[in-house]
Amino acid sequence: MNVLILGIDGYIGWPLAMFLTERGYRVVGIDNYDRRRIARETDSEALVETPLLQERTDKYLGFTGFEIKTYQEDCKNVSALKKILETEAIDTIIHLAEQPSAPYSMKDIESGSYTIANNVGSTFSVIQAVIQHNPKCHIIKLGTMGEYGTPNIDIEEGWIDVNHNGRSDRFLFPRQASSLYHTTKIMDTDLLWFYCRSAGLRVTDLMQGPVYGLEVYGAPNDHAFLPNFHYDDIFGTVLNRFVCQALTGIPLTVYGNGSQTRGYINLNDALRCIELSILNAPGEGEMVIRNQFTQLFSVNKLAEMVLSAASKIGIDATISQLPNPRFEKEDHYYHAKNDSFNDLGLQPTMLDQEFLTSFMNTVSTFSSRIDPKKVMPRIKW
Ligand code: USQ
Repeated sequence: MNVLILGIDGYIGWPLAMFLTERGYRVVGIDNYDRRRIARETDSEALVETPLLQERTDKYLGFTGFEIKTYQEDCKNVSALKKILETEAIDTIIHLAEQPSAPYSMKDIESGSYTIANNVGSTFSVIQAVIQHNPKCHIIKLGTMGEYGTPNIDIEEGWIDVNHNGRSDRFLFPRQASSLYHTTKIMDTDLLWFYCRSAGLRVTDLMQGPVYGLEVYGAPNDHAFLPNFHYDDIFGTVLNRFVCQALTGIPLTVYGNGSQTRGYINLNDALRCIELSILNAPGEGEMVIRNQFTQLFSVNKLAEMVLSAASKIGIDATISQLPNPRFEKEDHYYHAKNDSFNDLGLQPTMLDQEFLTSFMNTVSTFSSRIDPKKVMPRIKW
């Protein structure tokens, strides 16, 4: 199977490329390095500097014998994208080429406008290129659990049956995000669903929770192959940040009262979920939505677990409750379903003390690179 990863330079994109090539897929990737540019411009560089794609893929070929072909291109360029789809005879597109940071999307008008144009524009471009190339090509699109927000009802996997005045129908589950970034993902979902109905596209939309982890299981042991792991306030997800904070003696930055609950997932499980999505493609005109997380935690619970893992490796970490820089509910009901991937055979990696201790040990190799200036929240909304 010929798979095209859009956003192959990202935290998920590069590990996914290694994971899929090792499992026998032919992988091609596209990236325009926007995430690296934004990281430089906002002083939010990743923990470990990684080579540019050509150097990385050359090195990977040397280590493993697997070739990963990459293009430096902007996915919003429909004709360039269509040409790549044709040249590489692509059957499955994994669309990760979006600006992934909620704080960055809320920084100012320029960053908000960029986020809308980039995220919705790249999804529109993928749709148009697929319609022209081959409407049967499966689009796997990375959405977010944040599309649903924190409703006071159970969160289904994408759809809800509504009974109204004696009649019933099935609709997209109500969505109400708490940042512009998350809102662009809602817009993507609406666009994709429109083109499933009108052009018969085959789409899987993955509602992913915050991802954590640095180690990619099975990857060659060389820094060049590490994911771009962030601990800054802009690109860093909460658990990755807490681990780095504990290792450098910075009190863990719990936002608000810390009751906010989300569905979390290990990086390696996220890769497996994407492969399960490839293997279980929807039919023509169908949009399958899967909730991609494995465990629910409040921010307070994560902080407590990091404190306890830190103490096991001799670190006396502390917590600091900061005024919440975000517009989000802190005390809320949260019950989200995630049966879909379990039913397909996902065997989740549990976030427990054993995992956390080993995670902290792995990250501690790079402790000297953690810059405390990148940790405190710089963007408020
Ligand atoms: N949080 C803290 N302290 C911190 C950082 C975050 O308490 O230092 C809290 C936030 O207020 C939030 C929760 O932790 O309640 C999760 O925050 P996050 O920064 O880990 O995740 P978020 O900004 O929502 O975005 C991340 C990814 C995004 C993905 C999303 C999934 O950056 O690309 O879509 O996780 S979800 O959160 O389910 O929408």
